[in-house]
Amino acid sequence: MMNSVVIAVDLGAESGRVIAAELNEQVKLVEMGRFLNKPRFKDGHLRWDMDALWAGIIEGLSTAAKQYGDRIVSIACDTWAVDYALLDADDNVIEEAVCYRDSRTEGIVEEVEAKFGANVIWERTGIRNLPFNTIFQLLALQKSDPEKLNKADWMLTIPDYLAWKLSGVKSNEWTNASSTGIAKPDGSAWDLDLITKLGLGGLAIFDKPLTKSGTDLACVSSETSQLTGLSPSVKVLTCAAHDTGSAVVLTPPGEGQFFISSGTWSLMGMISGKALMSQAAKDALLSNELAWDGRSRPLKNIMGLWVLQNCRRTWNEEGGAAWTYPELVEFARSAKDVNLVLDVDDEIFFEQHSKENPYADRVIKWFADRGVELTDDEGSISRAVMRGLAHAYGKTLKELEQVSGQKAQQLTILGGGGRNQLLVEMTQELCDCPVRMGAFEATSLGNAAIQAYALGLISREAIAKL
Ligand code: ADP
Ligand code: LRH
Repeated sequence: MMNSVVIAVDLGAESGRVIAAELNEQVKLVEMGRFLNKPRFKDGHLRWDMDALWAGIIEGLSTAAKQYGDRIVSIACDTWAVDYALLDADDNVIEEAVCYRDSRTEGIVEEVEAKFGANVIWERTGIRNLPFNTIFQLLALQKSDPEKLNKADWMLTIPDYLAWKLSGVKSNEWTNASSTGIAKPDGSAWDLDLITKLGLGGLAIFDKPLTKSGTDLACVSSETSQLTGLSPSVKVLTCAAHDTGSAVVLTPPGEGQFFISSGTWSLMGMISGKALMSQAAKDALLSNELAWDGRSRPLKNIMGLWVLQNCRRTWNEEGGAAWTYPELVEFARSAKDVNLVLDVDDEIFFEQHSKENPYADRVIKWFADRGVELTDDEGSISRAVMRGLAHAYGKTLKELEQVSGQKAQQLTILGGGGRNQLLVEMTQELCDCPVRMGAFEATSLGNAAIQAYALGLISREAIAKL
């Protein structure tokens, strides 16, 4: 593997990055570009700014091409899950991708549950009814604009869409397909019986196969090569297109190994030979997503650092401050209110920040509604959010232990949230098991590891040691 370079394109809900992975004795990550990801309201919906994201990716790839030239062998894309672009039969994008935090899915879960029972999706897929999951977005679209669905030939989730833009080849990668709520749990195909039952039968978008992680799609298109300066022989592969799926590749193997993929969301779970399908697993709100290698990835979505991101926006955009995350962590260390615990999973913290309903005010109101006065300063608010996260981790770890029958041996923290040392300390305190720090750029590293494995440049054993 000496000297080869693979490129990870990794988009999170807060920021995107293009990262070069130099494959030598060790895998070394070098950042080629980073850009903010800012969805905005357009044509009545909250939408991702796909043109801005694409521009950031092209710039990052161009930097990589200049720096590494012919050493670059491949690229793969991962992003947040559940969102998609629809293409018609002539490859036109039917509408700009809607963000999963848009309100269009309001009430859809309740409708599905009333009509088919609360377990209809869980029983077949092991996926929890999260209102933003693709299935509920598609059902919302069917209600508001069925023509868009009828004329769609492909539904490309966001990383599939980017891979298509880079290579010209369309695919539905299986880890991301598993998060839609309508794929078979082993990733072998869309679950057409379930899809038909839910009222989406006969759509062309589901007569497509699913593609494994680590598949060689094609070389970059001539247009991509021209735009970036990349050699036309650079391959576009699939990694685990679901960012969480790529990040948790770095969970150590063995019994009792749990992870938190800590970024905009906190995904807490484990890699398991079998899906966790008991009533207790359902009650614990687990989702059995698919791991890159076909195993199961039971985990729970916890609201994550999203709440802190949005409080920061309140202070910086509305209040005129310019606090960095390390500053907020320092304020939290010396906060006036030390022991308050926010329920970060309360639904009032799902929708993004707005001028009319700023996040810091939401946090203060959440406590006031419970008769508690929270000091209105950055430190106290940040600390209550972090303690809320750590409490959610402690509770979820117990549930995971109980449902899986495995005692936690170690908890690995993966992703940008690991940079928050105070949160790590609180997690250690509340999880009562050894905490190990994984890579801050775990998603890019996992993305790159899958590429290197697919190309025969790294072994499974070596991945386990990354
Ligand atoms: P995503 O890919 O989901 O957008 P990341 O893995 O990039 O998320 O993690 C971003 C989060 O990590 C930020 O919202 C912030 O809370 C936290 N973070 C990043 N850098 C720091 C830092 N230097 N100190 C403390 N927290 C940080
Ligand atoms: C994290 C993530 C998570 C999904 C959510 C939509 O980025 O992919 O795993 O549940 O975004």
